[in-house]
Amino acid sequence: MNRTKAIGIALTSVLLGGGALALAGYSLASATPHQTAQKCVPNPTKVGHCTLTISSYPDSLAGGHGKDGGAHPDWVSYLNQDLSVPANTVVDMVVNQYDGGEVLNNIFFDQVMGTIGNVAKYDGVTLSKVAPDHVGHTFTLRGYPGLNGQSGKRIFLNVPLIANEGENAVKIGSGEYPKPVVIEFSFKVGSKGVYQWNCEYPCGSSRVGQFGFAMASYGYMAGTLTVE
Ligand SMILES: [Cu+2]
Repeated sequence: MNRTKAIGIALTSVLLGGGALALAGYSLASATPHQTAQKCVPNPTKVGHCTLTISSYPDSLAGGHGKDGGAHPDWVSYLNQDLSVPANTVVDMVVNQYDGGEVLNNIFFDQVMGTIGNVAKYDGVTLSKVAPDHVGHTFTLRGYPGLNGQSGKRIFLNVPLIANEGENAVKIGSGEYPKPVVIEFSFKVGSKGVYQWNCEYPCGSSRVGQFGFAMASYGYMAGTLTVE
């Protein structure tokens, strides 16, 4: 091998290696939260409570992912990927559920778990469990906190979102949706910690068991909840 060829091969290897690293870095960066955190709003009339409102959609057209739904307009989406709540508060959460749905893979997730009273209100009706063949998404929050020396408590929370079967009635962003099913529940958080949330209804399209794409992406069917 002559010297020029050897240098050529060495340079190509370095460039290829750098490219692979850059690609890996990009995949990691796009897999972690990058939106501005949505903060829980302190409730002026209820000391120690804050309110967090999120929504689940059948696509990404409602906003939050860029113009006309961004890179994946047809992906189901919560839109919000990074939620932030103050330490030692009761989080009163409201989920506006605009999407339809069908059967859970795992009926464990048809139960309301980890909320105050282990119940949630569905359009005003209090339930501890929903029909497992009538679920649109779930809001499932869990984790061992303790990142970077923080010391929150363990959290496990699961709230199934009932499938919305209404006709389209409202326009949000460039999407059209039925009136939402409104789901309300409360849970307590302790001191600082970072938790993960995701959806456990197989809504991701393609890949094995419908758990790919939107299901595996922050900002669509997964995100974090930071207690700070
Ligand atoms: Cu989902």
